[in-house]
Amino acid sequence: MQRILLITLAALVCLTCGCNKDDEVTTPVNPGGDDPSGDDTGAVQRLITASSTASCNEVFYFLPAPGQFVNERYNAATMEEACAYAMERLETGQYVSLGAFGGYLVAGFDHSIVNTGGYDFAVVGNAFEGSSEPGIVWVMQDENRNGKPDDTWYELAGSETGKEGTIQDYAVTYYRPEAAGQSVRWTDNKGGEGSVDYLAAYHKQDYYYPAWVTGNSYTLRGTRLEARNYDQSGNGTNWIQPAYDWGYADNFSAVDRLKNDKTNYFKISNAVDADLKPVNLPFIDFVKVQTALCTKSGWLGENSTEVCGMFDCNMPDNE
Ligand SMILES: [Ca+2]
Ligand SMILES: [Ca+2]
Ligand SMILES: [Ca+2]
Repeated sequence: MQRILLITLAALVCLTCGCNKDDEVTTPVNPGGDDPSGDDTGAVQRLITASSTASCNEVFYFLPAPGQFVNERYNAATMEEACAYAMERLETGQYVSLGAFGGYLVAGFDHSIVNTGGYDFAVVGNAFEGSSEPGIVWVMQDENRNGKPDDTWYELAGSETGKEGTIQDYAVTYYRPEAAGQSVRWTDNKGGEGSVDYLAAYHKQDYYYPAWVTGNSYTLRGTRLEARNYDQSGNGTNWIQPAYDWGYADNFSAVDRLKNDKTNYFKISNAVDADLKPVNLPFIDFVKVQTALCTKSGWLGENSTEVCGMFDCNMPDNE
């Protein structure tokens, strides 16, 4: 009798789980093997092997917004060349500047990064006190198992998520300058407009508009944080770019710079969907970092996130 009751209870619990499943975004974990469910959907965790490296090993997309470091000391005529440049820079710990709002870089790893519930991976930037240029971090699973980041992006929530002043689905369109040495004009999807200024004294390359963008305009979308930058001097000489609490790359955070250096640490367990509802991702395969501010600081120019590296922080050589 007791046994029958238990079985009935178990069946009930299962049914309840089944009902709730529709409201959740879950992905089956099938380490290294075929999907036992027999269907072809869902990512498969790629395990760490003896030859795995902690650092990202491929840049799939590098599409900066216009900026003073874009096309500077590198020539990329195609996305492929731009990615090769970015990968070489990350391998040697040098900055890749994502330009103004919305500029991004997408990288992958030779294994899936596991969601431990704690800090799972890290992004190296170049922030220091008074110079934070937050980048939103997004994660993706290779749901269709083709090795490419063509699946669903999930934003990692940070301290500003859901706050007034944070805009989801902000979009900025940048327009190709008509001649060398000109600022880059932009408009946004909120009726705003402005420019990424040409800084003739400091960055003298002909164009700040990426050479490998073929169109005469392009639009970048993402989450925008409210700008905090201000001129402390009152005469334009001392621009301060304050830190945000936590959850962003290239940010002088007191919370997630665990080793008090230029590296911010991230938790896959902070992933949210477009409605800001938590998403359970047991592991991820791709990371995107994207400039979160749409602002400029006088002679310092546009606020642009820099990425100098990314790594799985739970592998031995990075402990
Ligand atoms: Ca894919
Ligand atoms: Ca920058
Ligand atoms: Ca920076």
